[in-house]
Amino acid sequence: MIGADAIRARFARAMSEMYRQEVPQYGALTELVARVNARVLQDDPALKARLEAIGALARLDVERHGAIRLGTAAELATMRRLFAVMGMAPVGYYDLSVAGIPVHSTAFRPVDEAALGRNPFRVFTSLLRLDLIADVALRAEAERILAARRIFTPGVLALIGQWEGEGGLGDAEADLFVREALETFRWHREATVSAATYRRLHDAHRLIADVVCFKGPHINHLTPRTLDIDAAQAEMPLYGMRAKEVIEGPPRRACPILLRQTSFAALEEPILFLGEGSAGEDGCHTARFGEIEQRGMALTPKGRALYDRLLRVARDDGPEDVPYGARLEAAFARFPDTEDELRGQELAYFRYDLTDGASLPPGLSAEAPIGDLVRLGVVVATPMTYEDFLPVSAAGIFRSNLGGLGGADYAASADRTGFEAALGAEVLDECALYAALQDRSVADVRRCLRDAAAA
Ligand code: OOG
Ligand code: NI
Repeated sequence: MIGADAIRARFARAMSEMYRQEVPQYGALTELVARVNARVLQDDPALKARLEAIGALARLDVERHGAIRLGTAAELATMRRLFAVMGMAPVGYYDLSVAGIPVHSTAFRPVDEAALGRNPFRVFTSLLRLDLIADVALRAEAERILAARRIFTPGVLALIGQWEGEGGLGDAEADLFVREALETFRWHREATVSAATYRRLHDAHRLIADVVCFKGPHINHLTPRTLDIDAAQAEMPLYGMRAKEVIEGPPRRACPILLRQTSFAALEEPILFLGEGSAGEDGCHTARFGEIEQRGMALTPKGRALYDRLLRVARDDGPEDVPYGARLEAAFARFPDTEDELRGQELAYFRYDLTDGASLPPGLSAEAPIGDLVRLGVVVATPMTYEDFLPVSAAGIFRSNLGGLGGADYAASADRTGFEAALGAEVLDECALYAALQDRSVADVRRCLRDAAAA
């Protein structure tokens, strides 16, 4: 039997190869990021040692996230089963209607530390919300078109069923699974509709056309992880890429938090519409783009609330004549930027480990406050990496690749229950995952200290 982590690693590699073939700029982007990362590690041996110690260096070169947009509840439910084969579970609920984008989303990703360390491949997965289309006839047409398509191959459906029945796949079956699953994410030049239908859906919202008019949910970007997003952003033009103007997320900081992302604009690609007669009609479509990201530490709900508040301040309250970057810096001056403060004020999640060779100083108990144990050097605290996404950033990425909002203005209406009903499962709460990991590391440390004291 081949484990889920190995299947995920094979799939991520195959997906990366396919996307490199489909979108050559993606290949250039991964080269750029590899070069920037090598330089950062060379210039900062302390960072390199730290990443190595927590096992974060090995995963860096293969780390990617992708994104897809699905059209129906049934597609989402089957996608959940497909990702389960690769040890990926739905984590988090993201409502993008607040930003005028008619989708809601989750991220399929590995959840436990060991699996993330082996290969943290994740896919931001959105479901189109036809309920937000006001035009009833258009909605019905979109539903009819979507109901007729089959985005999964019979082969992959059979292998998912086999995995669910037997709890695993053999080596050759795992390879076959990867090949068959990949078909769902492939780009198809042929649209499933006529140019006129495409135009109608496109006019309602560009995103609707992207989801409804094609044979499947083509992967629309694949994102490598950089250690210095400002450097990578600055170098994008040298590679002929037109970078998005602002980097989404928090500003550059001594202690990076959450996630910073930037992208290059979607490509205009030739497509072929169904002809009214026999011949097809040429057209073009923009959907696929490139993105890079830099990941920082995971924030507690308290830290996240502060982040959301300061981001709002930078966006809404800043003086108009000050550039956004400067407003962001100014707003985030109020976000503590040392690990001691972030830990002391419980703004970020940390993992605790016994310091090599450390023992309890006389008079101190294994149950002492964890902060005391860190201060005395008995325990070392390492910030946890944020493994998830940010809705405001995601909206910015969507928007930069949809050429503006297309005039759409939806009433903000999160529908987590509807999303979970479509998914056929609840989404996991990302904060609960980080908190459990943190609590477990504290419990382990205390147990070791108790055992050592009793010995
Ligand atoms: C997804 C955009 C969101 C991210 O990294 O936040 C995203 C999409 O355009 O389908 O990928
Ligand atoms: Ni992305």
